[in-house]
Amino acid sequence: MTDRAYAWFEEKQRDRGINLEEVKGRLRALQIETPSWAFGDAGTRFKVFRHSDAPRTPYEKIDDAALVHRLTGLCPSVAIHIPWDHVEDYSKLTRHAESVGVRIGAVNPNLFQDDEYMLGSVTNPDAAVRRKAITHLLDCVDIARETGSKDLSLWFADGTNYPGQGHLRQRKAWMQEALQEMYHALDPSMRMLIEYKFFEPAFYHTDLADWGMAYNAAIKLGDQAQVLVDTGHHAQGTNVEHIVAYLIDENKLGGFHFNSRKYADDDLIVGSMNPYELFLIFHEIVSASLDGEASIRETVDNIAYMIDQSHNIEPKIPAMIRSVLNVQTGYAKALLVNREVLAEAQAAGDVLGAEEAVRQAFECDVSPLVKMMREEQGLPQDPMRAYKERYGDGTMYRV
Ligand code: PSV
Ligand code: MN
Repeated sequence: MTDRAYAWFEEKQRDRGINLEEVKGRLRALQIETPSWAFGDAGTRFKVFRHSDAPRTPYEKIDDAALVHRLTGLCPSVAIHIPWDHVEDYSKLTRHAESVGVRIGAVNPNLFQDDEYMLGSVTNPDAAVRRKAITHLLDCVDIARETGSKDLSLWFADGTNYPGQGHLRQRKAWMQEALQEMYHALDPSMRMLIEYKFFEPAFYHTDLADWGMAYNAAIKLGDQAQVLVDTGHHAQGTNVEHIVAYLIDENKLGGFHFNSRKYADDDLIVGSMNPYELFLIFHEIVSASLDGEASIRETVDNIAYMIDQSHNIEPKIPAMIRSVLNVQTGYAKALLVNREVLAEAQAAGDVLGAEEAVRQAFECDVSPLVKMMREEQGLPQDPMRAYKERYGDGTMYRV
């Protein structure tokens, strides 16, 4: 059945002028990092619903991430958040990850949990708190060294709630000083990925509120600093794919935190709200990798695709599998855009033809392709079903 579906798909894509071997090669190279924190219990400020199978330790979170990788073949690394994932011995955690078939990916310093950070971390008016925050950033560089991680992923909850609460330019300077001190501590092989967010937990201003601020900070630091785009961290209606294209063109796009938003930073399953946006993001990435100059292609090759989700009511592991599969689907569709047809339409000013060339790829059903690829890689054809058959509704996984 799959074979027939695949044969039909293959014929259709050949007719559309698509080189499927190239598409498959690119899809095989896709790697998506899962976040340790998405496997633990989470909720809203109203309620955290407890799951009986929630991981109890960083080791168990890595086990969950490894299971997602075994079922999808797409997630060979897992991001950690410190101190949420603090362990006495990071080389032991690293070996544990290897023993279950994954590796530790980005290290995320957590500068928003401690009471001292109420008025900010690296932009706190108290110099002692700022020093504590910077020390934590430097500790995380050491942890990255121990775990063999290349990326330090930085998000600051720093901001203010009321006009006049903080000296905005002074805070900008403190932010840059902290980033600078951390930047100097990086090994040459390491990167700093700077994430922005326009609100929450602060409601009046956020010290790194948008991509422009993160970009500016990264430019001043140097080549090892890039911007991280969390898809949930934009105002309604923002053209995220344009930001992506712009940052790639400046060699400053370092990675993503994929998730979906409906109203705010809802951290929903990737592709559950606006799969077209996800597709268009990949469309810009593929476009840059095909017609960009060498440095741009290198930037694209080094994009860290990471998930950042916080599931409230859904079982975590299947929710993560769904997200990862949706990313793969979005990418696969973007690879099916006929670039020649699109370029001709753009050059001719054919608005509808250009829009059609892009949308047509989005409308292709890529399930025969990804199923066939899974079969070729010895993976379950339907990872969601494989999980369900083995673990039921996802609440009995660990017991
Ligand atoms: C903040 O909303 C964020 O997107 C940052 O990436 C954090 O590290 C993560 O969520 C977990 O709180
Ligand atoms: Mn994020």
